[in-house]
Amino acid sequence: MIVIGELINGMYKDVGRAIANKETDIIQHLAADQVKAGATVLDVNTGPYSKDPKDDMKWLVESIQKVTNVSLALDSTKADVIEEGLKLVKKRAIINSTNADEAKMATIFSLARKYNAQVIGLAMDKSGVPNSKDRRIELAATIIAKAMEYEMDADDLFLDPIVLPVNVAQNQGLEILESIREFRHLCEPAPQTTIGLSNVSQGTQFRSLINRTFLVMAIASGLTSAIVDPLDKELMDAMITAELVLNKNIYCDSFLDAYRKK
Ligand code: THG
Repeated sequence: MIVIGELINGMYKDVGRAIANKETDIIQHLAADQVKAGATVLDVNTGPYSKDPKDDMKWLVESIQKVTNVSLALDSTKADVIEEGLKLVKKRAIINSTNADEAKMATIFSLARKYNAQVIGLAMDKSGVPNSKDRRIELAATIIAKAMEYEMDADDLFLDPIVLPVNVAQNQGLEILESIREFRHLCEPAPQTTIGLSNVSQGTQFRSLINRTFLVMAIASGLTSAIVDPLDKELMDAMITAELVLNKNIYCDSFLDAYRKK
């Protein structure tokens, strides 16, 4: 599993404040802690309240890269904010994200080609997030076709079915899990898949329990990466154990420690 740490996101009130006040040490601790906990990529999102998202993205990328050398997932709906990050990254980045709209895909896949980045493709378009797995698959296929036009390798594309909160969209869980399974069969080599896991538990009680239960089910459906809170130790233990049971790691009595040492 590619573990994308979600915590550097201005959506979190304290992180939003740290961004507004340019508190470098808070961001750098969040970066270092997530990597120590097993994140191999860090999501970077200036958040909804940023007054100057381009400048904030630049500052975030520079601050993070002073303390870690992992890849960054540049998370913004604005292509110029993403490009600000792409100009600075030392490792190959993931663009988070495009959707299936023609104009958006053209902009994002051009950027991906220019900067040799990987891309997350959201299975949604102008009319929003679909309700059915069939429509999600159609939109995913549209994104794959466009990625091919831009000569991207399929395995540099991460398809995201878009996870919705279980308290308001309870019938979507199964549609999402089935989408993950089917996305993998859309082309050869198979595209990667990802989800914003914490979306599933927004506004609920027992967030951690809901997150880890859904993550295990998604891994069993073939998920290859996820945007998660890596500081949730029980979540990470469940992920490692799911991969063990699926024969992706070799069993030993200390398999949790063995995974973490790797
Ligand atoms: N797909 C892709 N990228 C994404 C998402 C996705 N990026 C953003 C998001 N979804 C994934 N990251 C988060 C980060 C935080 C939360 C959920 C998803 C979260 N935040 C608390 C909340 O809203 O309750 C904030 C609480 C606070 O203020 O402290 O749950 O789906 N490609």
